[in-house]
Amino acid sequence: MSDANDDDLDLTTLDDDDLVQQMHDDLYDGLAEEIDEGVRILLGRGWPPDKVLGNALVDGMTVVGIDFRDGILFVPEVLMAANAMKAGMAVLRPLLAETGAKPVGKMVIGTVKGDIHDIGKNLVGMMMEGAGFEVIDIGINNPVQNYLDALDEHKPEILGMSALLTTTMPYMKVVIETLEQKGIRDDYVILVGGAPLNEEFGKAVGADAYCRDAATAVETAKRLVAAKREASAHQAVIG
Ligand code: B1M
Repeated sequence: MSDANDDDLDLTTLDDDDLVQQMHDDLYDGLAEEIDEGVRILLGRGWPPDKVLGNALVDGMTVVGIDFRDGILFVPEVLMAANAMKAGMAVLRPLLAETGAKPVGKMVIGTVKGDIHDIGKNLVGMMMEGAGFEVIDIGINNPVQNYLDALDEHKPEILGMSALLTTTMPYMKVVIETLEQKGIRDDYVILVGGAPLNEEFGKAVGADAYCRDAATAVETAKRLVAAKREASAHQAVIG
């Protein structure tokens, strides 16, 4: 996507639209330093962090996803794009987290066994932190025992699971069934997400909700945690 002249390009000379377009190209080309710089320039121009995330990074990554699907990009290139996206997210993370007030709840989140995709999960974690949740991220490729250990150690209200592959998403059911067998399923609000999932799948595996994106995850988490707290308070009064 880039040409040789891009090496000399001074990102600060571009207006907002051209800079965002250039950042899409730089993401595509896996240029982490340029993405870091572009993010800082947009922030310096007064862009709110969530707008930088959405317009410059997520939209750029969507193009990468389409070309990966269509066989135009291959795994090494997508890894470099993912790495560049992470460089941008590293700048935004503390800023997104800052917008939250006091902790409104706690979430353990991880990508399921066999799956190493973590960009979406990281975004969800960042947005949840931004909304005031404490987030414990247990990373990628998690067998059921990792979830159990993290739930036991951190005692969150919410368990979040991510899967990006049709071959790994059924593992969410394994985790939920294990919680059921141990009699602790109802101790948690369980949210699931990832590109190949849908509402129906969320219901089929026994989750409380499927979240199509990070913003939905935040809204759903707030709503379901509030409902759960209300139900517990009501139970305490009557019982
Ligand atoms: Co992979 N990959 N990949 N990949 N990869 C997909 C998922 C794929 C759809 C590409 C394609 O063919 N079109 C395809 C899956 C096909 C299928 O299963 N039907 C695929 C494949 C096949 C593979 C490999 C098998 C390729 C290979 O090796 N031949 C391999 C598998 C490795 C493994 O996991 N075992 C593989 C590897 C990789 C990379 C390592 C190169 C890299 C991952 C790098 C990383 O994550 N650190 C990668 C990437 C980057 C992608 C695409 C291009 C982009 C995914 C992404 O980051 N999207 C992806 C194509 C695509 O999805 N368009 C693809 C951006 C992200 C912001 O969106 O993750 O959907 P997403 O997250 C969203 C929502 O889904 C939701 O909120 C997020 C933010 O809005 N959400 C949640 C996600 N998790 C949530 C959890 C929640 C709530 C909401 O909990 C509460």
